[in-house]
Amino acid sequence: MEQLVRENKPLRVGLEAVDNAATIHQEREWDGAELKSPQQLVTEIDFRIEQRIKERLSAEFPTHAFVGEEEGSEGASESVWYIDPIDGTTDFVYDLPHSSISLAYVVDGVRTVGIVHHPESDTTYAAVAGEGAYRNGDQISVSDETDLSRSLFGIGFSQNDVNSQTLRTAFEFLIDETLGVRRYGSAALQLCYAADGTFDGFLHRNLGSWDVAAGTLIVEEAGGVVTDFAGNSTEEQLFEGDVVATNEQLRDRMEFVTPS
Ligand code: 2AM
Ligand code: CA
Repeated sequence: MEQLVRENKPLRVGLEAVDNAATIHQEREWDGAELKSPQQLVTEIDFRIEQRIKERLSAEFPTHAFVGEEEGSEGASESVWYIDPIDGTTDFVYDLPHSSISLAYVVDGVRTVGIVHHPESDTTYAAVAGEGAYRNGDQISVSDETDLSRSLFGIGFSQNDVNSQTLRTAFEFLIDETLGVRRYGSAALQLCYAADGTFDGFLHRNLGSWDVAAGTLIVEEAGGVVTDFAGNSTEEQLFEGDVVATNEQLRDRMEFVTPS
């Protein structure tokens, strides 16, 4: 990966920006969490990380645009950075060691670079379109498990999604057919667990574009497949935030994925 970092400026600067902003996450100096919408927390750390990343990126790429979870869209360009300053804010607030910083570089609507950093374990996942996926610099690949009954899946849902029949059908299928199902707080990090074979797959509905832009590229570059719950895998569709990520063999076993 060293050569890739040398030759790819968005990757290099993106990694530096995330690394620098991660110190804010690690210091954990914040004064209470607020509800930004029902059942959704935000802290000043979310804002400070987003701002720090934007400062670093705009110094190197003054014309680029941003889509950040907390501060919204800024600028107009075909080159856009998607930022989730803390993915898994609830876990962060409750001292559960499962949140991440997610950053993706998207050119003309196509995911080009994806970076997900897990501060609690100092682990960085990164991918460049066409160049593979890496964890702390070492190339990673999705699980080669083909037996559904031996597979472990991650799942996620936001509180406002629990009545979704699509989600319930998928959850029931995984409960019945797999070895087990786990749920952690950061969708981006759980996508990385699907990318490096820790999980055999992961699914979530209704995420934000900033939650999925980096992690889905990391899964695909690790040899996995990502679709929505109707089996679509176009760039536009993935930005809608419905994701089923797994390897090709298990993907064929996901009976709940049906054309709408
Ligand atoms: P967040 O921590 O950045 O808000 C948890 O299953 C995942 O869902 C996290 O990635 C979390 O991102 C996201 N999430 C939580 N509430 C959400 C909401 N109301 N809409 C979309 N995504 C949400
Ligand atoms: Ca967030």
